Amino acid sequence: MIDFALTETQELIQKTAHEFAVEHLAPNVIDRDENAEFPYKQIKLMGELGFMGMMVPKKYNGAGLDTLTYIIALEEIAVVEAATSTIMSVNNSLVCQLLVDWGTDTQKDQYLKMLASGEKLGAYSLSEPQSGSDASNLKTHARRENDHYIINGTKNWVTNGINSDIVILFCVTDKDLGSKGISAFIINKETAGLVTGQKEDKLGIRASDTCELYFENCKVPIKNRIGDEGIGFEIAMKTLRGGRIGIATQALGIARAALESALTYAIERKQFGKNIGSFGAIRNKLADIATEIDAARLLIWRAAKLKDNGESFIKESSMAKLYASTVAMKAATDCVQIHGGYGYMREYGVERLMRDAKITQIYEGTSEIQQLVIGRELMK
Ligand code: COS
Repeated sequence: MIDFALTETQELIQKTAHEFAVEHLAPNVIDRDENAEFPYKQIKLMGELGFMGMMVPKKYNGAGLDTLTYIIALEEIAVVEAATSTIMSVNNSLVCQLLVDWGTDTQKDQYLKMLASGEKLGAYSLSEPQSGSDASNLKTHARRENDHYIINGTKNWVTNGINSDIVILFCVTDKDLGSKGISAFIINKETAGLVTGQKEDKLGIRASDTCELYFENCKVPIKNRIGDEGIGFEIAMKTLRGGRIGIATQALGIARAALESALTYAIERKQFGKNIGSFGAIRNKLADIATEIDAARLLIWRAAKLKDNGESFIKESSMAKLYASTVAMKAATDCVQIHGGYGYMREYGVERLMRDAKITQIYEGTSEIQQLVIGRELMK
């Protein structure tokens, strides 16, 4: 099913993403993490390189590439700075892909073009204080009045919530219909009545911003609704399937960073007169991490390939995310362990991997939700 050889285009994109990450992300990654500083300049450059709308057709200012090529680039970004890969993943997998799949031509002309070119940044807003894993239990409500909706409610954990220009919002249009009473909207961040909350102080991926959004009688034209009333939950779920391939790739990048760092240290560090990598206790850990990284990549590439072929990939994207995020957490924890006392110190930058890895087991569906999705698919 998968040709393991990369095409010339994929090799070039991989190299470009790697060089960009080394030159523009690596130098200040520890400072950005410490100060929770958004990578403005870098995201702008990524837009110019075509990295913010990789799967968007060229006529809408995207790179017109497939999912596999996109995740090859995303992995290179994630190895160096997971927080930046979050921003890239949300814009590509959740926002742009959603508009490609569900937007009207007018919506694509008006919003997708700017998002794909990197001129504007997007956010995806589903979760609410009482609605995380139970994603259809929304309270934020859109009431129709003539040619517009009036939206009220609170959304939380919105990645890119502060720095985005456009938000894809999911809210209730008919509370009696449950998951069939949810609709999706394109919201301009400057709309009156939309108030952006404080930046959350997070454990990891600190350079990406996360916040609450408050909708207070926010007036949104009907033409900003995506698809028909009531299909919002289907749009949210179908889009998250693709998003999970992106988060799995982010986890893969973190695991690779952990292996690269642990390997370098295991070769350099001497104890009892030998480099520590020559001891079985350390070498076996490295062998396990390397094996698990390759296995995670195979699961991710399978999901991406199925998506590109237009086949079902619900189970496979959940498997990829479940496994890759577990691998990332384990690899990062082992990397700190291999570095010993130095690993616990901020200046070595490996404790960041542990903090960054954790979120990959939580957002875009917790590991427990991935198990639920996989289990349900198996039972079908
Ligand atoms: N793809 C397409 N449509 C889906 C879907 C999927 N993966 N999962 C559900 N749906 C649709 C179906 O159309 C279903 O309608 P039918 O009754 O006609 O089958 C409808 O949604 C309701 O589905 P379901 O009854 O399965 O909903 P649940 O409330 O049981 O929730 C889970 C399903 C738990 C899988 C879902 O809520 C989920 O993914 N939660 C995690 C949310 C998440 O990832 N949040 C992160 C936000 S971004 S940080």
